[in-house]
Amino acid sequence: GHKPCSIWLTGLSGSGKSTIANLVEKKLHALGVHTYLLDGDNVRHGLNRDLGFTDGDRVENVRRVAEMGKLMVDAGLVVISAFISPFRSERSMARTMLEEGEFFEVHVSTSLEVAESRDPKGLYKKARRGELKNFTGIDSAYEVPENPEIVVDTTCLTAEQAADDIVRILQQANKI
Ligand code: GGZ
Repeated sequence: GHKPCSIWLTGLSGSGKSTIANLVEKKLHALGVHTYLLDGDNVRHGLNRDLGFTDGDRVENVRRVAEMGKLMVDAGLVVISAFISPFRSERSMARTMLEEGEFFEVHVSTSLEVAESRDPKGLYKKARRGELKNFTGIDSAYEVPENPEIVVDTTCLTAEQAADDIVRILQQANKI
């Protein structure tokens, strides 16, 4: 069996959050764990389609996602959330919604230079040209986590290794 909890991935665009989140989900499924993955793809096109990327909209995006995650943890799931979630205050709010030991903040860490060099969707290039406003790391803030449960540095780990690290820490915490 497993214990419901929240695995919260935070990091820059291009840090690898979505790739790692999908691999963690795959590995947990292989262990028979019932999960749900929340990320921009399934949330910003649906529930949060009214929100953009101003600071205020990001705060509201993360607040709604945290509330939804809490409901899913209440329902017994292992919830994996992958959002830039740039502000400490909202990440901290997501944490305090849950019981002690239920929240695993994962800093998907990479330098801006490395994230920008990956630029899979060309968004950094657009932001540099001024065609995309409020882009995280360029003209919008990212507050680095101060006390995350897990740091995975994707400048030196593959996504597979990062996902294995996360699963190992959940096992050590007796969640799975
Ligand atoms: C940051 C943006 C922006 C701006 C569009 N700033 O790398 P991606 O493309 O696939 O993932 C990013 C995603 C970020 O959405 P989140 O819901 O995770 O953000 S937050 O937690 O801050 O609310 C990026 C794309 O949306 N994107 N415009 N201006 N990322």
